[in-house]
Amino acid sequence: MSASVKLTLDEVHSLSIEVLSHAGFGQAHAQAIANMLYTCQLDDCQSHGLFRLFMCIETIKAGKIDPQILPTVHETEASIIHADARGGMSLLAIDSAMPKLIEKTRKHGIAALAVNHCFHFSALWPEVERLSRAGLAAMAMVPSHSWVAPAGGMRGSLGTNPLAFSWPRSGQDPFTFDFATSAFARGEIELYRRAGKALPEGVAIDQHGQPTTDAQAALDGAMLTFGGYKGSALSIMIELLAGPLIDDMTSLESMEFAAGAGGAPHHGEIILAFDPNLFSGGKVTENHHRAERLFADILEQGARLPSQRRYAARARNLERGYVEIPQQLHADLLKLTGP
Ligand code: NDP
Ligand code: PYC
Repeated sequence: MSASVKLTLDEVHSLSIEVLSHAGFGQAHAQAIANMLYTCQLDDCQSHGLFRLFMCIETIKAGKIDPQILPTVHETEASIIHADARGGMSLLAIDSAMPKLIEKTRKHGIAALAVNHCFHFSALWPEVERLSRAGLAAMAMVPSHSWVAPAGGMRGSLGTNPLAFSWPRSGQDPFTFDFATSAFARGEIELYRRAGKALPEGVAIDQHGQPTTDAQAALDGAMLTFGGYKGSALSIMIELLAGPLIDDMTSLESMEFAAGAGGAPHHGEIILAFDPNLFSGGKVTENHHRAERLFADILEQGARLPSQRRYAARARNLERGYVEIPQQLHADLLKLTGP
């Protein structure tokens, strides 16, 4: 890391609250967002930690969000819960619906949370990890803005569309992964631009459809999916499941809705949860051993599990009581606390 600043864990939270409150977010939203930023920064997830305060502020400035509005949660007879953010940020809506999602999953074995009409800027792993800490397996997906070209295409049709999955492990941190289906998350490209660093090959094309390693040209052109046509198909699946399936916008529609205004994309999110107890007919322990055998086989080869880096960062940062962020980021964030 270039020149960095140490922030205590309390400072991560309080700086977030200060910036968010100053910008006009209501208290409940500021708390929900600050908790998410704290959770990500604690695990050294730089692209979706404190850095995301800029996107939150831009979202207010774009003038389409209601930063005070409270979400509603509606339970159906089926195993679907609807959380309507009503044009606010997603996180308070999700927090409000999580206990019902857990309850319904334990009752039916499988349940889904459809989050609608939300502005969305955050990482998904905290949501699925939380469900696994309640003993459930879980998946989450969201579209974003149509920045990403489909395999073989030349312009953005798809979002950066992250897919997160988590599996509960007894006595250990859950097996969790969460990644954009674009080769790089947009936040990551923004960090490269801020640092003046060249992107690796294969991440983006410029406005003329030519491969580029220039971060600004990538932001102005189109991003690429990971894994060619395979990542492209997964990304389309996410558009469908977290868009038309739940009566909400695709990334194309979200981009049109923004109409050039900055800030977080506006769309829906789907979270699916599975109860290993009901699926396995009560044979959780036996099947837990199966999963553990698989993890052990992977680790024995010298490979690592997704989230191992995050959990190690969390343990280290909790023990030392602080995180490190780039000095420039800190200076830019402090400017958001004043008039
Ligand atoms: P990364 O490429 O940084 O990491 C993806 C995942 O792969 C993590 O779970 C990571 O674990 C794991 N991983 C990385 N390297 C290895 C390895 N060598 N072996 C095994 N596992 C590995 O993710 P992205 O940059 O694509 O996404 C970053 C974040 O951006 C995500 O949290 C995502 O939700 C968010 N995002 C949000 C969007 C939105 O619209 N809200 C849109 C796009 C992205 P570990 O963390 O331990 O390294
Ligand atoms: O990093 O691609 C991204 C992103 C989009 C919206 C929030 N994060």
